[in-house]
Amino acid sequence: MAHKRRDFIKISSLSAAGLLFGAHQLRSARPDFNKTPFSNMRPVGSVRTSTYCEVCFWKCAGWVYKDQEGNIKKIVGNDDDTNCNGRLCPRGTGGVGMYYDQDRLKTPLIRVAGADGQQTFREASWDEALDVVAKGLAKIKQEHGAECTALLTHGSGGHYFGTLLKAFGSGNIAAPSYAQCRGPREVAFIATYGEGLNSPEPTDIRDTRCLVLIGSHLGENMHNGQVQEMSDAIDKGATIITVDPRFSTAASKSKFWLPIKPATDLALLLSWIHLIIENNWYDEEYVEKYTYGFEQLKQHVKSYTPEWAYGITTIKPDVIRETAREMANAAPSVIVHPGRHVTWYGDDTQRLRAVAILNALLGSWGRRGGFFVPEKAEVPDYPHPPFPKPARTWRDAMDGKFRLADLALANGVCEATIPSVRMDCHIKGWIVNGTNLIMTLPDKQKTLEAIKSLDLLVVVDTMPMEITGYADVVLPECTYLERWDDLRIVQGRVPNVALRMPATDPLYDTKPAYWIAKKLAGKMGLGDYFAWENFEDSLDWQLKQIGSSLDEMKRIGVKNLPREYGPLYFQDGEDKEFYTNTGKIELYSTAFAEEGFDPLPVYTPHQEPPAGYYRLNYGRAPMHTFSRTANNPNLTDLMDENVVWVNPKVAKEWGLTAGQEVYLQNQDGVVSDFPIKVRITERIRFDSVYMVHGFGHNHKQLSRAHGRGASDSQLITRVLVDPIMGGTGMRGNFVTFRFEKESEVES
Ligand SMILES: Nc1nc2c(c(=O)[nH]1)N[C@H]1C(S)=C(S)[C@@H](COP(=O)(O)OP(=O)(O)OC[C@H]3O[C@@H](n4cnc5c(=O)[nH]c(N)nc54)[C@H](O)[C@@H]3O)O[C@H]1N2
Ligand SMILES: Nc1nc2c(c(=O)[nH]1)N[C@H]1C(S)=C(S)[C@@H](COP(=O)(O)OP(=O)(O)OC[C@H]3O[C@@H](n4cnc5c(=O)[nH]c(N)nc54)[C@H](O)[C@@H]3O)O[C@H]1N2
Ligand code: SF4
Ligand SMILES: [Mo]
Repeated sequence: MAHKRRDFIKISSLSAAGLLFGAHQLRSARPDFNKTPFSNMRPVGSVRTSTYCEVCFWKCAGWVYKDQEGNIKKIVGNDDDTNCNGRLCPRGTGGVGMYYDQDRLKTPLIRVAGADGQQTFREASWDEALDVVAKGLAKIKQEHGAECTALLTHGSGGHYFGTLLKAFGSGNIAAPSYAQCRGPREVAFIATYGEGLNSPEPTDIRDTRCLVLIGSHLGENMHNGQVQEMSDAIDKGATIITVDPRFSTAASKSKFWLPIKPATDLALLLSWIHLIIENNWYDEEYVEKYTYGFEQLKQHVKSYTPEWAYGITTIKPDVIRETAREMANAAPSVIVHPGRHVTWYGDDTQRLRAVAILNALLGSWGRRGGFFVPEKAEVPDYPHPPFPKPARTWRDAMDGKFRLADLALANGVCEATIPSVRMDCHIKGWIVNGTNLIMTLPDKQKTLEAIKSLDLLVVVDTMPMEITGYADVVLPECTYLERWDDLRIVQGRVPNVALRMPATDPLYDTKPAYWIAKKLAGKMGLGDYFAWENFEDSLDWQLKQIGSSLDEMKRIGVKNLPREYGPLYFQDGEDKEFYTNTGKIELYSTAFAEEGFDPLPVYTPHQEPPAGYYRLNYGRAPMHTFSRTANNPNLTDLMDENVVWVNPKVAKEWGLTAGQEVYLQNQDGVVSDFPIKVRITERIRFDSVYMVHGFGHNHKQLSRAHGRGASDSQLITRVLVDPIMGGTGMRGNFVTFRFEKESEVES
C-alpha cells in the first residue's frame, strides 16, 4: 500500500450515495431528532437496553429506549451507576445524534490512485478491506519486523486492536489521553504517592470542605460525577477556590477567583507550600508518619514568599495568604484538584508535583473529603495465549529520554515513525482507532510527516474525520448504540461493572471493533487470541467469574460489588507503605533525583506573548466533546461553532466589534483555515484569548461542522515538551488578529 503521496481525500468520488440498505435502516436513519433532541416521550411499551456512554471517557452507564417501531428515542442515566447517579450530561443525552448522523461512514473504503494521478477512495467489502490490511501488516512484518507497527487509540475499541497488535508482536500502543492530557499528573503522583490517579479521579468532592481548582473548569468540563459532587459540596457550604486566568463557570461558583497570569501557577503553588510550612498549618502527624523529605522541602520553599509570587502571578499576597488559610482550616477535607488536561507549559509534571506535595502537607490523600482509596472490579480477560515480547518499541527511538513515562506517548510514536530519528526500524504501519490525530496532536506538520512515512495507515472511525482523509483503508465502526463492547470496569468508591449491548442492529455496512479485530486476527493467523465464538459468550464467561451473568447484567445494567481491600479512607494512625523508593509519600522525589530532574519543583518563567499577540487559551464547552461531537445533529442544535473570547481593552485597541469575523494567526505565521466570531468579554484577561477546542473542521463531508469556527489545534505549532515524561505542552502559542485570509505559511 505504499503511496508516494498520501493526500487528504475530502470526498470519495465513488460516493456512498448509491449504497443499498433496507427499509428498516432507512426508517431508522431518519434524522428526525434534529428538531426534538431531548424528547420527553415516556417509554411506555418500549424496550430498554443497557449501555455506557461513549461521548466522553467518563463512561456513564445508561438505558437506551426505543419506540414500538424500534427507533432509538432516548438515553437516560442508570440510577445504580456511581459515575452518573442516574443523570447524563447534555452530551450523553445527545449521544443519540451519533447514531442518526447521516454523514456517518457507511462502508469500508480503500485508497486508490485514479488515471489522472488523483487519489480517491473506493467502496469495498469488509472481506476485501480486511485482506488489504492483513496483507499490508504481513508485508511490514516481513520487511521490517512486527514491532514496526503501532496502534493509536482512544475509546473502547482500543482493547481489541491492542490485543491484535500485541499478538502480532508490537508493543507500540498509545492514546492521546496520556501525553496530550493527563500524563504529567500521573507521573507526578506516582513519584509522590507511588500510584497515579487514573480515571475517574478518586477525589472525594462529595464530602470536601474546600475544593481548589487550578485550571480545572468543572461545569464546562462536564465530567459527570465530579460536576454533580461539586454542586452538592457547594450546597453543603464547601469553599471553592478557582485559579484561572478566565472567569470560568467554576469561577462564578467560587468564594475566591484568582485570575492568575497564565503560565505562572507553579509560583502560586510554591508560595502556598511556603505559607503552610512557615505557619505550621500542615498536618504534623501525617507528615511525620507518612512522608519523606520534609526538611529539604522546608529549606527549598523558604524564599517563595507570597510577595515573591505576587510579582509573578499578579495575585495579591493577602489573597494568597487567605486562600492558604482556607485550605488549612478545611484540612484534611480539602482537595487541591490535580486537573486532567494538564499538558500546558512543558513543566507540567513539576507543577503537578507541587499539587501532590500540597495535598500531602494538608493530609488529604486517603482522607474523607480529600482523596479516597479507590477500588476496581477484578475481572479476568477471556483466556488467550501469552503475547510474544516485541523486539523493540518506540522508546528505542527516544535516546533514553522520558523514562519516567508510565505509558506510551502518541507523539513518541510519531517521532519513531519519522525516518530522521535514529532507530533500527522506523514504524511503518499504524492502526488508528477513535482518535482524530490531526486535531488532537499539536504540531500538525509533524503528524503529517509521520503519516507520509507510513506504508500503511488503517483508520477505524464512525465518522469521516480529518484523520480518515489520510487513510489507506477506512474501516467504519458502528456507534456505541449498535454494539456489544467490553464490560466497563473502572475504579471508584465501590468496584462495579457496566454492560453495553446493542440497542439496535448496525446501520449501513458498519461493524463493531471486536468483530473487526477478530476477523483481522483470523486473516493474520492470530485467531487464538480471539477464541470465543460469539462476543456475548466471552462477556458471559467473564461475568460468571465474578458471580454474575449476561442475563443478570441485561436486566440491571450496572452491578456494584462489595469493596475487598479495606476501607475508603486511611484509618487513624494506620501504618502504610507507599510504592515509592522510600516506601513513604515523597515530598522529595528520589526517582526524579535518580533521573537527574529537580527532586523538588523549581519555578522557571515562561515566554510572554510578543507585542500585538495574545496567549492562545482553549478549553471545553459543556455540550461538546473535543472534535468528535462537532457534527452531532443534537449537539449542533445547542452550539454549532466556537467563538474567540477577547477582553474589551483588546477589542478596543483592534477596533473589534461583537460578532465580527476574524482570522487568527499564530507566532509561526499559521493562519486559521476559517474565520471565527469575536466575543467581547471581561471574563478573559487582556493578555490572552480563549476558544473551545474541537471546531474548525475542514472535512467537507461533515455537513454541519465543516468551516464552523476555528481550530485551536491548527494554531498550536509550538510544542513545549515536558523533559520528564514527554507530554506535549500546548499553551505556549500566541495569536494575533487578521482581517482577511492570506497565509504566509501553509497550514
Ligand atoms: N464538556 C466536555 N467535558 C469534558 C471534555 C470535553 O471534551 N467536553 N473532555 C474531558 C477531558 S478528556 C479532559 S482532559 C478534561 C479537560 O478539562 P480540565 O482538566 O478541567 O481543563 P484544562 O483543559 O486543563 O483547563 C481548561 C481551563 O484552564 C484555564 N487555563 C488556561 N491557562 C491557564 C493557566 O495558565 N493557569 C490556570 N490556572 N488555568 C489556565 C482555561 O481558562 C480553562 O478554564 O475535560 C473532560 N471533560
Ligand atoms: N488543540 C487541542 N488538542 C487537544 C486537546 C485540546 O483541548 N486542544 N485536548 C487533548 C485531550 S485532553 C484529549 S483526551 C485528546 C482527545 O483526543 P481524541 O480522542 O482524538 O478526540 P477527538 O478529536 O474527539 O477524536 C475522536 C475520534 O473518535 C471517533 N469516534 C467517536 N466514536 C467512536 C467509536 O465509537 N468508534 C470509533 N472507532 N471511533 C469513534 C470520532 O469520530 C473522532 O474521529 O485530545 C487532546 N488534544
Ligand atoms: S459525562 Fe456526559 S458525555 Fe461523558 S460519559 Fe457521562 S454522559 Fe457521556
Ligand atoms: Mo483528556
